[in-house]
Amino acid sequence: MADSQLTNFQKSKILRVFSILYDSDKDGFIEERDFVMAIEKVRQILEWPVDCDKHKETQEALGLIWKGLRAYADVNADDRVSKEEWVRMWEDCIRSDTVPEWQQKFMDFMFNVNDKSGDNEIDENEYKTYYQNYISVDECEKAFQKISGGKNISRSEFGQLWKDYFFSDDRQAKGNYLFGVPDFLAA
Ligand SMILES: [Ca+2]
Ligand SMILES: [Ca+2]
Ligand SMILES: [Ca+2]
Repeated sequence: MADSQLTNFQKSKILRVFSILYDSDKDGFIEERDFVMAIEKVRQILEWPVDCDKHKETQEALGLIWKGLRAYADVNADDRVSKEEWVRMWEDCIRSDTVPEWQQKFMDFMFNVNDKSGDNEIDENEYKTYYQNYISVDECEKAFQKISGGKNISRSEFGQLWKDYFFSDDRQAKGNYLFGVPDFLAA
């Protein structure tokens, strides 16, 4: 990664999400079984019965997302995405300023599972319900204040925060806190 086009700040954000959200079993690679684990985790967080419609929709959506990610990023075709492949893919996206279709789907999926009540807004409780399974409650509260100023988050605001997180090199961007308070930003 010596000739990376990304700043260290961008790279740190991208690798943070790799570890926190995607690499469920924390073995340093994103693989199909990470998505299988993620589906089960979401099912438990949102208290869905096994094989209910939402559970099936999620299996289908995350299956497509994994296929899209693998097709885009798995350059050496070993059925897993390494950190190097992950960073290279994001360099591509950032350079061309495009969000790949699978990533758009993942963003919609994340909004939908964050918005447990289904009213098209994420409130603080919903944010905490979801993210306390990935980060501490204290960190959830700090992060929600940063990204929302205490107000509910609409789908379009969420899209902007998402874009800031993955694309922006601005340390002041609110979106930097979308998935918690990164160590490299904590005061
Ligand atoms: Ca893994
Ligand atoms: Ca690979
Ligand atoms: Ca809601």
